[in-house]
Amino acid sequence: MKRFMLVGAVSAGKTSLMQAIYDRDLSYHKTQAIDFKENIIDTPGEYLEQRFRYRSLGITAANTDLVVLVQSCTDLRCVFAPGLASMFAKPMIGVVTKIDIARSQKDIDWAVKNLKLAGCKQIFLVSNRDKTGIPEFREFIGMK
Ligand SMILES: Nc1nc2c(ncn2[C@@H]2O[C@H](COP(=O)(O)OP(=O)(O)OP(=O)(O)O)[C@@H](O)[C@H]2O)c(=O)[nH]1
Ligand SMILES: [Mg+2]
Repeated sequence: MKRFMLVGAVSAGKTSLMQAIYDRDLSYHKTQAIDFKENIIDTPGEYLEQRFRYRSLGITAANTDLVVLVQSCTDLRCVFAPGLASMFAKPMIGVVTKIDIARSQKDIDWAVKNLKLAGCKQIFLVSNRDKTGIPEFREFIGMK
């Protein structure tokens, strides 16, 4: 299984994505600090939203195979700075979350475009709630 770090805005669905791939029921708790669980590193959204914390993300990424940018299709803010890919110096893929509650296809398309602009080559569309797209993501990361 690939070792990866989840990065995205507050409430993007990073912790929920981790719960979904482990086939657990969603249970909300705010991520307060960088959290290492087996091969997955979950990060608090503030580490992306507050630019002075970028260094911590960059250092943590050094220990991963992959950086997974997480973007909710219900949050139309641009939180990924151009050049993020060069800071991580790791392959980057994207995950669009909350497609079960997307207001329109346009919002999903916007989220995909945002992730591509940030440097993601491959993008998965998922619902952590009804598990749409989760089997494909699990297969990609090599999870049995
Ligand atoms: N409907 C729906 N809700 C989701 C989905 N993913 C996450 N949520 C909800 O969105 C809220 C925030 O999810 P989290 O996974 O805690 O978000 P996070 O990115 O870990 O946020 P921080 O830890 O604050 O950085 C929770 O109430 C989740 O239940 C999804 O795919 N669909
Ligand atoms: Mg979290």
